[in-house]
Amino acid sequence: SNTPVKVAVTGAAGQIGYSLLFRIASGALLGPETPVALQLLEVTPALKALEGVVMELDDCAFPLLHSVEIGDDAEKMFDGANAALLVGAMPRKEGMDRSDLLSANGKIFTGQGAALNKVAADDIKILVTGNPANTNALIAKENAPDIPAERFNALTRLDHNRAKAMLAKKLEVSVSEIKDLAIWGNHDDSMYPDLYNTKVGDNIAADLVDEAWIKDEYIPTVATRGGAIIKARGASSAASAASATIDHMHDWLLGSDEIVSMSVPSDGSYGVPEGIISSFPCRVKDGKYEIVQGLELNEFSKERILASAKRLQDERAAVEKLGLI
Ligand code: NAX
Repeated sequence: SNTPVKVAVTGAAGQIGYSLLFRIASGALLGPETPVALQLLEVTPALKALEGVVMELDDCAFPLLHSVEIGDDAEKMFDGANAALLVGAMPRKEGMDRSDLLSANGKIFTGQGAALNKVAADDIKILVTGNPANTNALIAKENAPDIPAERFNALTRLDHNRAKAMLAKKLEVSVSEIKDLAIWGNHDDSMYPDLYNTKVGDNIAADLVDEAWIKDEYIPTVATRGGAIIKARGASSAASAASATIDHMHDWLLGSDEIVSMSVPSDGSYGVPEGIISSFPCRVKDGKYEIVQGLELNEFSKERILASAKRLQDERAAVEKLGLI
């Protein structure tokens, strides 16, 4: 249809925004036929820089870019939004501990959750990229009682893409030969990529590599990739994070033939407790995802998944204590 889809993006003047907006406007999010109206939220001091980004968006003459609005008022920028990409968050600063970070970000996501609740479109889908992504998504969800819980997701697709690329490199195969890989748990160093259910052609990935490699090399390398990028680039991952954000929302809106990793509100599947937003293998079709059921998990996988879920339960307890949910 020719009706533009309204896509709200927060943190639009940041690093990830600088990559994300151009790909959305070029059609990577909604496909080559659907026009997009961008509604960009920033903090007041960043609006000037954001104006510059909008000038560059104009200069691309993207045929699918219907309009761009910018502002510092969440209720205006989320008005009628069909999709919201919540990228803007407070980065951890020198001397800040985890609880300071949760509290600084908590204030952002309580307000944005409430604003979405008030003004977003009925079909709103919300994806949180800003860290700590899973718990920020939980805070937004808890502050938006009228929006169905399953509309709040957090990004673990970057971990998924990293895990896939690293396995492909190890096995010297194309990424397209790797199927059914999934990240479980939290987007932090406890997240678990399960190779025991991952397929490479007709084989199970775990059968093609040493167990010691999985445990001592693969999992830690995937989990610490963000830090490795900072070391090499002098700045945190941005283009790859934007690409993963597009992948997740694209598949959620338009479906995917493959199993993908999505952080979604737990329904208790596989013993992951309810009340947290955790990464699961999901199938997506017709704008809806389902957690893949019936997978066999070995003892090692179960242990790792529950350990990561425990981190999320601890974060939940911390934000409860702070009165954010
Ligand atoms: P930047 O610091 O470059 O940009 C963040 C932007 O958010 C800034 O322009 C800031 O003004 C804005 N902002 C802050 N508070 C806001 C508010 N209340 N409303 C609207 N905008 C607000 O960070 P960038 O590198 O773009 O990363 C953004 C977030 O993504 C960070 O929290 C980062 O930790 C997180 N990441 C998450 C990843 C994931 O896989 N889930 C990976 C990449 C990235 O590290």
